[in-house]
Formats: sequence, structure tokens, C-alpha cells
Amino acid sequence: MPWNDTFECMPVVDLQKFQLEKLKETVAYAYERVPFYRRKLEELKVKPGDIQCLEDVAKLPFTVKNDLRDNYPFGLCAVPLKEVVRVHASSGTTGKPITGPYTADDLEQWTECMARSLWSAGIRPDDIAQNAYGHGLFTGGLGFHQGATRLGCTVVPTSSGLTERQIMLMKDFGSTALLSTPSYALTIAERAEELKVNIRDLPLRIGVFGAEPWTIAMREEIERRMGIRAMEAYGLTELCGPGIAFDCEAQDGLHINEDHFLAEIVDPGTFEPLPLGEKGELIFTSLQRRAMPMLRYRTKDITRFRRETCACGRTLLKMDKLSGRTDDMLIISGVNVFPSQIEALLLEIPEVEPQYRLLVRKKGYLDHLVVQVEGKKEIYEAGAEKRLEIEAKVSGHIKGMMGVGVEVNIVEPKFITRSEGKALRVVDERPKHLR
Ligand code: DLL
Repeated sequence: MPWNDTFECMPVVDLQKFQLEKLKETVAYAYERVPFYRRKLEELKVKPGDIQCLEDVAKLPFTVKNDLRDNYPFGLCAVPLKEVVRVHASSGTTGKPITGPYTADDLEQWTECMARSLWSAGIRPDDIAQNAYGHGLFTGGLGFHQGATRLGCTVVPTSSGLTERQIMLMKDFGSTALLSTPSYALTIAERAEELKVNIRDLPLRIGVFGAEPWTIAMREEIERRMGIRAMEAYGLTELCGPGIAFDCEAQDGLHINEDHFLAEIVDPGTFEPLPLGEKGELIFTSLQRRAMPMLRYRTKDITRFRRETCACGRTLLKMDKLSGRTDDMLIISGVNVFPSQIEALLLEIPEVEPQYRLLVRKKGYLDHLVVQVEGKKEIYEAGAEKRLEIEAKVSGHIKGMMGVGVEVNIVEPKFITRSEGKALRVVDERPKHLR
């Protein structure tokens, strides 16, 4: 039985009726309360009353990450800040983050969506849930915390990092569920093996993983090494965080919480809606959010939909595991990293040139980023000690601004091949099966 069978198993016609009602409300709400949307809608000569059927969503303007950046921090808010009870954030494409504000009602909706996801993954009130997603501005930690608390689990908010302590607590507390990024789960598995702790012998039985791309091969590897079922969660800060789509016992695609999010697939080149079953860019319109309603948010994630009666009984639309992105966003240790953002930070360091390359490597199971950047001639020639000092300065700046640890190598002037078109900024050196 699902957590909320009214919505999770609703006949599709009824669900779509509900979506249409909420879509009309959302468009009117955004038009009235968010000047950005009023302007965009007026430019397209669309009035809220023009939304008469679900397909009319295609009349609405898209929203992209840069719109959030341009309106940073609260320009897209539909309510005064005194009604906002929480703000999360994630990386934007340049220096400033993008923000995700919530009203009390938004938090309640998010908790409901997370409860559905965790229940569907097989988590139950008697589980001891070790939550190793980063707690803080990142939506993973608190989102999973709320959902697991709603289920009545014994929540252990370890946050990410301090791997040996994670393993000790997992053993001592008898954790039965692990909530983390998939790469961090593998790091825990690897460290446990080094410490001669066999996770397969511990009570751990389920993991709920997400926030970064992972292959089915990686899922199987986690399942084998930890002796658990590895379930998946999907979401993004702009729409609430995790809780948008979730795995079920069939482990065959993620169900979208359609009463909260209207999903579309568009052609990534023309942005025209694609028929059901075709692969393209995933778009979401929020249907009930109050603090920051979102019209047609372009996730840049690529997938396809399936409308089928799932073995689990849910009628909610299913999306395939993501097959990539349409942009150059990297996810390093769960932190979204745009090359343009690193570039903006490098430009703030006078000792280096904005000539750089990002090498994506694996360090154990974690993605690891090496920033190769040209030193100014006099810096490079000042010798190894000076270079080390500047490397530390650059990595400290990146860590301080983005919260992600990177390795910085100062290379000699003219080391980076000069571009004659699109610069090749990112070199993916990870083994194919771990990408
Ligand atoms: O990563 C929210 C989240 C937290 C999801 C915990 C799942 C678990 P952002 O930091 O805004 O939010 O990053 C959103 O991460 O557009 C995808 O590209 C990627 N992503 C999220 N979940 C998955 C997944 C959170 N299951 C961006 N598989 C999204 C692949 C994922 N990529």
C-alpha cells in the first residue's frame, strides 16, 4: 500500500483534472504576485484565463537557472519574506547560488513528497535511518530528515563526511537504512572493507540514493557490497529538492509526484513538446508551491516518460533513470559545479590567467575535480613554493565560495590549448562504468 494511495493510485483522468485545476491556480498566482512572470506572460500575450487544458502549458514561458540568478536572492518570491520559513540554496552557473524559499505550507508539501518517496523505497517506522546527505543549504539533508521523521523512523542525522564515524555509528546503532549520495555510499563500503567491517553482516537493508548521476551497474555494485536494496530519489532545489520523483519496489523507473509537479519532455533543440515515450529535456511546473511558484522549469536533465500501470499499483507517471544533461554541469561530491562558476572565481585571483581546464577523475568512488590553471608569467617563474601558495589560495577560494574541495594545479603560461571555437573546458577521465 502506498503512503498516500489517494494521489499515488488515482485514476489518470482524475489526476489530470486535479492537475489542470492546480495549473490554472498556479499561473494566476504567479501572474498576480511575481512581476517576472507577469512580464514574461505579457510578452507572450498569454493571460491566466488562456489555460483551458493541460496541453496549454506549452503556451507558458520557460524558466531557466539564469532567471533565478538574475533575480537573486528573492526576486521570484511570491510572498513577503515574513511568510518564508526556510531557504535552501544550490550552485548557480556563476558566483552566486540560486535560492529555494519555502512557506510553512511548502515545507509540509515537501515532507509529504519525501514521506511518499521513503515509504515507496521500503522504509518503515521501525527503521533506523542514517541520514548521510549533507545537512545545511543543500536540500538533501533536511529533505530526507523531514520525510523519515514523518514516517516515524529513528533518524540519525550524521550528515556527510567523517566516514569512519559513519561506520562506527552504523554498527553501534544498528542502522537499517542509509540515505546518501550513491558515490558516498560506495566510499562508506570501501572504507568499511579496509576497516574489516562487513556491512553485509550489519542490519543495514536499504539505501535511498540520489542527487547525482549513477548507472545501473553502480546500483548493483552498491547492492552487492552492502547487501542492501539500493533505491533512488530525484529532485532539484528549484522545485523543492528531493521528493519530485522516486523509486518503487519494481526498481524500474521513478514515479513523479504528479499532483505537485506537472512534467513535460521537450526537444532540447527546438523546445517543442515531445510525444509520450520520446527522450528529451525534462521540464517541471510546480502545482502547489507558494513561496516560489515555478513555470516550466528547464531542468536540463534528459529522460523519457512511461505511462503504465506499475507492478507496485501506482498510477503516477514514470520517468526513466536520467541519461545525461544538456549542459556542462558536473556534480562533485553532491555539489553542482558549473565550469563557468569556477571561471568566475578564477577571475577573482590576480595571480592566475583565466585559462583553465577541469579534469574530472575518480578518487576511490568519489568524483574528484582537478583545476589546471595557468599562472601569470611572474608567478610561474617565481618557483615551486610560490606556485604551491597560489594553488592553496585558489582552492581555498573555491572551497570557501562553493563548498567543494578541488585540487588546483598551476601550469605554465600557454599550457592550455587555445580554443578556436568552443573551448574544451572539461575532460572526463573517469572510467566509463563509473560515470
Ligand atoms: O540534488 C536534490 C536531491 C537531493 C535529489 C538528494 C536527490 C537526493 P540540486 O543540488 O539542485 O538538488 O541538484 C539537482 O542533481 O537536476 C540532476 O541533474 C541531479 N540529480 C538529482 N537527483 C538525481 C538522480 C538535488 N537520482 C540536479 N540521478 C538535477 C541523477 C540526479 N541525477
